Amino acid sequence: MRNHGLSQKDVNDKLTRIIKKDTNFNSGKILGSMCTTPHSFSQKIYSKYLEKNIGDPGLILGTQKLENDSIRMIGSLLSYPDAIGNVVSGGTEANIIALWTARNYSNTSNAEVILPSHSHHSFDKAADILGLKLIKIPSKNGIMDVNHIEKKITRNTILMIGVAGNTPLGLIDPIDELSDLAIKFSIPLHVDASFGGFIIPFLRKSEYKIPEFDFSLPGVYSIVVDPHKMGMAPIPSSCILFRNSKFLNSISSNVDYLSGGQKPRKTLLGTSPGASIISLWALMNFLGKDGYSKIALRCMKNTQYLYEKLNTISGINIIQKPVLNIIGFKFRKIPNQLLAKKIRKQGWAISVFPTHIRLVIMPHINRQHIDNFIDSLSR
Ligand code: 0PR
Repeated sequence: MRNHGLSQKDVNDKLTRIIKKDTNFNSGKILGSMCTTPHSFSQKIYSKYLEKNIGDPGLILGTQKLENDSIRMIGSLLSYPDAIGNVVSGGTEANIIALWTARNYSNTSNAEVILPSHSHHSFDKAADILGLKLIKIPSKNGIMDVNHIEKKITRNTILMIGVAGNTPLGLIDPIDELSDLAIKFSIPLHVDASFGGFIIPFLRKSEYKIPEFDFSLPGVYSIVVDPHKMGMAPIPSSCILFRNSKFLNSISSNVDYLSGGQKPRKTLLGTSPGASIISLWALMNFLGKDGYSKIALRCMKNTQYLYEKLNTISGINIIQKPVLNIIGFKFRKIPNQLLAKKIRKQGWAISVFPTHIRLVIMPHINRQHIDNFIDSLSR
């Protein structure tokens, strides 16, 4: 750090020069990210409440009420307004909490968790931290092959996981069948709807035929939904919801000294932005279901448009027909890494998986961006 500070103008000038290196969503070039520009209203609200720390919840009782209200609103989107839970930093923290609570509640040594092989790597982190064994089930056509599950269930199985909107292709595991297995073997089911949670409920209400994936299925015990993905909320923002407090109570702490006079929340982090909660609450109240439906439908229409355009390119292989706003493709004769290098050289930010290139058609992507991308790809 320098001894004497610079003027605000000098700092700003320096900053602007360096930040220029970043790729922005409004360039229309980011086609591989599950995040997007936060809604302008939520940005404004967020910046008003930067000092709020929900790590000391008793100090900010109003914000705490908004957190409870937000969880209730999202619970009702997921067919269970009585759900309890918290707004946390991201899908990773939320998934860690899901496994942490399940492990503590079960009190099983050598505990095992059954999950699809396409699960997000946050579960690998969680298992590593918590000393859990992950039993990965192969995918068939991009979703969990439930036929392999029953023989993997043992008395050490403490949790099953299904994904609604998976990372590689945005596909949805057969949560209804997983729920049946969960009930049959009395094993709780956790649904990772980090990506899907803020789009599936709105598509289900329109012409899209998407099967049930939420608390309407009796085996589903917990769900993760990330407002900082399709919810257009500022980063960081994720929600972990539980059917009841059984599991959550297993991670309560004995800390009594907080200045607000309450115990810490049952989450992983300490000091955390209350602004995430406040801006999420404000955005959900502002957009309502109608606003979110419009965003969801526009993303799906753009996905269909891109899908049709991609299909006209010779040599291309689209991995699966998209169910949500994610498309995976490859070229028959070009290795994916080489293809990705070529696309990135033209300024496009895309994701590369061993099997395909992933495109995520988020709210910041419009038809012109798609046409530009198709032009690049056809060259
Ligand atoms: N669960 C699923 C199904 C996910 O896809 C992700 C993240 C998570 C959990 C973890 O969420 P957090 O990143 O909020 O902890 N999936 C994105 C991905 O891997 C994360 C991301 C987002 C990566 C934007 C890059 C990016 O630009 O694609």
